[in-house]
Amino acid sequence: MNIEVKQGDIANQPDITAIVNAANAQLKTGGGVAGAIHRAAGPGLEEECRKYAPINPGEAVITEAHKLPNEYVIHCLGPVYGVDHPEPTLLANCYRNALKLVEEHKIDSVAFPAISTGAFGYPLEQATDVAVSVLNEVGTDLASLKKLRFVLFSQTDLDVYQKKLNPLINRLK
Ligand code: AR6
Repeated sequence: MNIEVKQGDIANQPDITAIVNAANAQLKTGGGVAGAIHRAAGPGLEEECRKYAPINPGEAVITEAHKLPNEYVIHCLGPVYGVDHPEPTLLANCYRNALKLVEEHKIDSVAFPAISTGAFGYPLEQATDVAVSVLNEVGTDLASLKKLRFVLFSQTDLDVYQKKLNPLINRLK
């Protein structure tokens, strides 16, 4: 499996089969990632999401991607920092459950945003440690997945991810 980090917009990853949404419990459009994804997907996405809502922190559900240039959207509800406890477990569950769906649907490439680190207030460095620990736990057991990309909005966030992921990336080479 190839792990990479990229600066950009999660709603504009045309070479990726499934993109991950930093969703709200109602699986509706919102700000940040959820806003960008729903805007690009069109109203059909919210309509399809209705039957799965509400979801709990740590849960993930999969839908079609509608007008997005991908096949699937995996919607994860991250923990609100300081509110949903224990935050690291709930955030790790997001990554684990998303990767479980990736395997079930035999998805070959997936892109994640930094779940919970925007409106939900999770400090980026700590959230990155959680993402890296899940990859260390399940990384090499993923049969279908060939490419896993983290898409970060800012250069500063990208630098944090790059630094923390480098040991794993080098190990997988
Ligand atoms: N592409 C990639 N990353 C982005 C994008 C984008 N288009 N937009 C923001 N980010 P957030 P959360 C970064 O708030 O913290 C929504 O309103 C952003 O800088 O999207 O899980 C939902 O409706 C941050 O680092 O997700 C929920 O109510 C990270 O993505 C709530 O926010 C996540 O920021 C979810 O909050």
